[in-house]
Amino acid sequence: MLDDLNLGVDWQTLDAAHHFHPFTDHKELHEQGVRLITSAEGVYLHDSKGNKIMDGMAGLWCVAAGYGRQELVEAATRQMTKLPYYNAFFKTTTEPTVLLATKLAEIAPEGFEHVFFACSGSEAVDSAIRSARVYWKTIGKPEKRFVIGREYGYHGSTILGASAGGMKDMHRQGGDLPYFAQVLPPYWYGKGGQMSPEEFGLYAARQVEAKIKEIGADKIAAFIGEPIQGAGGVLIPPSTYWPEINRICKENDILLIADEVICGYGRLGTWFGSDYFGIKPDLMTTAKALTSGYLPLSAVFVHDRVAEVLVNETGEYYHGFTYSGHPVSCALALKNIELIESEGLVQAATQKGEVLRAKLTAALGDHPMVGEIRGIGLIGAIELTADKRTRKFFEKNGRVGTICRDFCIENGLIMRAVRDTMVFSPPLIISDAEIDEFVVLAKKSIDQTYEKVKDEVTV
Ligand code: PXG
Repeated sequence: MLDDLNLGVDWQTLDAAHHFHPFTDHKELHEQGVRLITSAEGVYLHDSKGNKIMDGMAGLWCVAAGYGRQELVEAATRQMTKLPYYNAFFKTTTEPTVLLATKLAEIAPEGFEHVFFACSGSEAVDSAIRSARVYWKTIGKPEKRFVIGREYGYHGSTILGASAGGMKDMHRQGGDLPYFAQVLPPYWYGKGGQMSPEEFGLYAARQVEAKIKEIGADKIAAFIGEPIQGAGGVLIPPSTYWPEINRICKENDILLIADEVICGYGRLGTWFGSDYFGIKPDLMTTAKALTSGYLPLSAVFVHDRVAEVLVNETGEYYHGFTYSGHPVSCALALKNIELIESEGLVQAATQKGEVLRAKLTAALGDHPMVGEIRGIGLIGAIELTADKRTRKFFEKNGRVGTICRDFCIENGLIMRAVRDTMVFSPPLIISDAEIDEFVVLAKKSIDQTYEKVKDEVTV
């Protein structure tokens, strides 16, 4: 056992010396010391200092079925013993890969009979965008290459994913590729001004139309959008947004890619975010909750209208990864989908989400620093504001969110801060008692934050 072999290891020093972390200011990390997570069960994490922490984020939005599920461990172990690896190149396949593709086609929205596998959300996004371009090239429109996304959109951290996304710091730091553009996100709370949410939803969608006119529809391959922008701050579009995007993509002959990496597999109380919003995608990218995060796996759903071209006309499609359709990941994913189904976790997300929001609203709705509590299913956000009447943000965006996040961790709750927006997406197995605990800890942390910054809040 790792525990037995490594007692007495100085984890902080070794980590600082050798481990380069994702999305981390290393100088700051080394000053503070890294937190070592050692085990987990249900919705709780344990760290090396003996703290028990409620994981209000389900890892990074992924641990839908909760930690410590022996069924998943056993499914992976069985497959590991029988066939730990083989690839899907050279006219071969493996049993779990076929079964998972079949199962995914069954739960997908109508018209998605084909699934391509990769390892991460970033690879899925890369695959979807390549597929869109190959589709247009195959049908004689190679100049359709541009991809339109949104500001605050997150589509991964490869150079393509970062280029498709609208995280300006990523573009500034690592550069971005040509043929990508971003438009206004449907973030009513932050960008809606005096418009009603419904008016703003249409307005934001029509920014996509304006960008299409500017670039020229004959040069655009696809629009890419998350049904709800997760990493951007759980930005929930007004009801008017997605129907208008459907219309715009259809009228301009542009493929619609729904990036379901966070929304997929039940989080919104539907199998996919596209089901919830009535989005009509041509491609859907998924990952995260597909395996509840236990192993890396992503799946790109290809609609029949695109698949027919790629299957019948493209010839060899020069694309794929060593681990595409990895049998162990697929065996685990199959069991994970079975658990989500048999335990009714998709329906639970709707019901628990309603309870969670009602309790948060009762506890924090009147709080002078809480501008909005929003959510669908078990994904949500709490806007911290300097003036709730005017939806004014604090000076130096992100400072108050960070204070609140640190109080949360001190109090035993993981809740992330995106700018000054507190975001949450607990495991779908969260119980009623755990929801009560979540609300108590969130309120305590927000109250402590308020004590620190209340001079800046207009009441
Ligand atoms: N698309 C979306 C919508 C995502 O949320 C990716 C693609 C990329 O997936 P991979 O597996 O390549 O990371 C994501 C990932 C955060 C956070 O802090 C969000 C993600 C990843 C890491 C951190 O909110 N989303």
